[in-house]
Amino acid sequence: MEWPMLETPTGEAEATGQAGTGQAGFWTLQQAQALHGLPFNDLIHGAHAVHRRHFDPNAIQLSRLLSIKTGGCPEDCGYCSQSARYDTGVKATRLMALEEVVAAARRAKAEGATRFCMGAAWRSPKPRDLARVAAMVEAVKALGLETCATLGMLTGEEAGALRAAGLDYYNHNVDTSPGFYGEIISTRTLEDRLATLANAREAGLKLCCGGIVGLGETLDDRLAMLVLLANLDPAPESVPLNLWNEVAGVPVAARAERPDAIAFARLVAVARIMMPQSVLRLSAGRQYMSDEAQALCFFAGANSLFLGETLLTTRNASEERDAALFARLGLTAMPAGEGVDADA
Ligand code: SAM
Ligand code: DTB
Ligand code: SF4
Repeated sequence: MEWPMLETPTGEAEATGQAGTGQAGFWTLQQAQALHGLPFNDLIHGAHAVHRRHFDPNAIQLSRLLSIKTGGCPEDCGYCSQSARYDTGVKATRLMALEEVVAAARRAKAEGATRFCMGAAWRSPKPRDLARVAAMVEAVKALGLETCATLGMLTGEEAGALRAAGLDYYNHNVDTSPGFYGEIISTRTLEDRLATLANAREAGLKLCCGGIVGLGETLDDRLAMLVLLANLDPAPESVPLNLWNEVAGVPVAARAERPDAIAFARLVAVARIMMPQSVLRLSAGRQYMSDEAQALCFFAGANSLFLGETLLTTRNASEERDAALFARLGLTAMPAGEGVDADA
């Protein structure tokens, strides 16, 4: 059998090494299924070949998260510890003070992060809060860090104000497939999310947009989510692939099922082939993965992660473990600003 069986949607032989236009194309679920169904070695080899053409295969982008406003969220996302609708034990806080955020960003920089992501448990920011977050963005940017925020839905004006303050990335996930979405969230639609993503793009922000696996969705849902992401035009610069981080008391807890390491590496590989120029982040759920499982995902094309023992409210892999893993694999930190195709 020849690798690859598929051409990219633009008709370019991206995966064969002959081309790599980087243009977003139109991927179909059938194409994603065909890629996913390849023998494991063919799939991983193909994905790694694509990866090497666009990125330094040994460099990993390092981000640090901070929950600047935790819990008490009015939305009903069925996986989330921060929704006020579920009894998860997470205490709601007010928006953090500027100085505390800057101190955390300084620590993140000292620990090796190049991007600092500020997350707030909001449906969307109120004008007063937006002004305060804009000041945080400005101060974090002044430390020489890339900036990212995830604050819920944004209008075009709000996105523009954040961009003007120095925001580089906006994180807003599609979360799951169009078909499964309604089983997980009812208080905002997928169309709402796409509108926010369009507003962020329009304002000149880079997109960090991905989703979660392990919510009880099918394999086709996982692939349909990747198709949705790959068909954003252009594809998001950063794509977080979250494994659902267990939270007691939320609706998803009753049906969640994490993919095993091989199944997850296959998804990473499909994502790498369909989004050759996007930085793929092993996001939530890394603490469940062995070193070997993470190594396989890096080989399949994952090249970004969150450092630090907590994400927003849940646990992450420990910094000691990550340092040891980097040493074992000879991985280095991706320099800031290199998150886009090195060949472009
Ligand atoms: N409230 C804002 C929003 O949802 O737009 C921003 C913060 S929200 C926590 C950011 C993303 O984190 C969600 O869209 C979801 O994809 C991810 N997330 C939340 N809880 C998670 C969990 N328990 N496991 C994995 N990912 C999770
Ligand atoms: C994303 O896709 N993953 C990060 C970031 N965007 C904000 C969040 C993961 C959150 C995990 C749940 C928690 O810690 O509360
Ligand atoms: Fe609120 Fe975001 Fe959690 Fe949904 S994912 S409940 S919007 S904090």
